[in-house]
Amino acid sequence: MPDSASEPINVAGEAIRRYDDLKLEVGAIAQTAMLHCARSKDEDTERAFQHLLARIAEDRFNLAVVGPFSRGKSSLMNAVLGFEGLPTGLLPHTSVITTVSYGTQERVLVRCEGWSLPQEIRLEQLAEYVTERGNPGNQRRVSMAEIKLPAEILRRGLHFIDTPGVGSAIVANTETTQSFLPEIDAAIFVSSFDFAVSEADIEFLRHVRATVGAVFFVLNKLDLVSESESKEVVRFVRERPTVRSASGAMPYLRYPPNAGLRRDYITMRPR
Ligand SMILES: Nc1nc2c(ncn2[C@@H]2O[C@H](COP(=O)(O)OP(=O)(O)OP(=O)(O)O)[C@@H](O)[C@H]2O)c(=O)[nH]1
Ligand SMILES: [Mg+2]
Repeated sequence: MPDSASEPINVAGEAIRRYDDLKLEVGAIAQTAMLHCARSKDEDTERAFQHLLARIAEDRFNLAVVGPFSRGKSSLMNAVLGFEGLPTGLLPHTSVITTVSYGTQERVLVRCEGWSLPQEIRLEQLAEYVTERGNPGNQRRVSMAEIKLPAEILRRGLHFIDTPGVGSAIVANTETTQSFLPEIDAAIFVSSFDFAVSEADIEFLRHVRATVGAVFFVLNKLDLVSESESKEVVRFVRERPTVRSASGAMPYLRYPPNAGLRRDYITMRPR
């Protein structure tokens, strides 16, 4: 709950070792299953296992931030990364899947339909490619943007991914995010204290739950409501069965206005 911050997320040590062990185990199972499919000439399933093995070999974990438009997904990512690079704005803003992953120096690459190679741009130009304002209706036909950052949190193969908000008047944004869901390993579903959740949000969350292995629910913009209002919103949100079942743990975000997000503002509370 927002008023009972517990332990900060521990991203090191035991959890990572366990993750590595599980990855090896899943890889071995997938390898066996793939050989079995090859013997029984089940080509579609064999391809699916090939895809899974390639992803394991890539050592990549896709953690995507998803949810209704303008609730603060891009702002949340900037705060976690200690960076101001992802464009944010009041109107439906992000329009292109934007991946942030490890690189020894800051670089920004954009991929457009029909190009065989990505193009490098400056970070200040990113909004011209990935936002509705800078690239209306995606007239530049950008398929993906990639930011490389020398951030410690990304070192172990984490791909932290910003997605276009769903449910706005810009239907293409909803479609872009919907079609990206199968690529996501875990999702952070962001809503905000000033909106809580609508029926449409719940429906989208249900869809995310059905496609993505682990989903965490975050309420953003705590600064916009009083303490008593925040408690009411949390109670209301928790009463929604789809939200309650979002995952075994429910993180809440404290994001004080005009202040950077500190690691200990992200709290995990097992349920
Ligand atoms: N007061 C307050 N405003 C916030 C907070 N987080 C984000 N905002 C503002 O909310 C607006 C939307 O933020 P974005 O981060 O662009 O939201 P988004 O979810 O990425 O939006 P889309 O890309 O359109 O889906 C911006 O004006 C932000 O400055 C917060 O914690 N408190
Ligand atoms: Mg955004």
